[in-house]
Amino acid sequence: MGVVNVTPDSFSDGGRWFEASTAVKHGLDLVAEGADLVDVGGESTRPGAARVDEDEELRRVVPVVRDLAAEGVLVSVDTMRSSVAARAVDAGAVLVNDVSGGLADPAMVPAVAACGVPFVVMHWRGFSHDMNSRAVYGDVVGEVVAELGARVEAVVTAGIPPERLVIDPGLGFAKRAEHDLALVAGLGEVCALGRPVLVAGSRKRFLGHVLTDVNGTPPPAHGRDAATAALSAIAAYQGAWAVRVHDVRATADAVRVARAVTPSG
Ligand code: PMM
Repeated sequence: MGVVNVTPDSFSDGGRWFEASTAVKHGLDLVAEGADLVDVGGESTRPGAARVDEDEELRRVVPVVRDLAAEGVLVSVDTMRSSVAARAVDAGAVLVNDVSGGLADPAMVPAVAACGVPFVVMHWRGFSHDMNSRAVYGDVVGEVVAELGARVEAVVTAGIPPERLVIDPGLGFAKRAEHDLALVAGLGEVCALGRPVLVAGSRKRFLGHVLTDVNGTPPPAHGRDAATAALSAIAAYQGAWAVRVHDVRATADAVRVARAVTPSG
């Protein structure tokens, strides 16, 4: 899954694809580099980010989804708003990726149930503006698995069939670097929930933390793509269904290597 952030302020690529035509071109480039899906989002969720208003999110997302879908690209829409999800599906999106797992907007789960598309349920403890204060765990893998499992049950009860759900441990969301790394190591336990697993660690802070130089300075976000490819291989090897990344080429190769060495059965 390649990322197209149609935002002025995403932490790793903010502003680069803010014009619709540039965003569409970027999505097509990601497909040419090996992406099977392109995730289009119009709201930054970086730690501390304020929310974008609904009209602006629609203005950013819908034309890009429409133009990419018209080119035959499989598009997912990254949104916490039911209105944006519904309009994006009308414009051709085939999957709704909600980092709040339907918690931010009570109309989201019924809207996705009505649209009939798959839904990504991510582990989420609250909006970005203060999520770092919620990064408190005793056993991070156990707690994330339990909270995700409960969320899946709630979403199924609210009308989306289990076979249409994808789950995501939510790397970087209400998590510190050590939590993210423990979740990557424990990905098998997330996979054991029995739904396809999406892993989205591309360029995130925990990779910067791993790569700090002798002065303790992390590389900038765009200097974390080799680390992202390594993460993609680890996730694929452990059974992830998809990895969401900004730099597709390196990850596509990494995933192919992981597949080639994954024991069959
Ligand atoms: N992270 C970001 C945005 N969307 N979607 C899912 N399912 N999982 C994530 O972890 C996730 C996401 C934030 O990253 P970005 O600013 O690099 O897009």
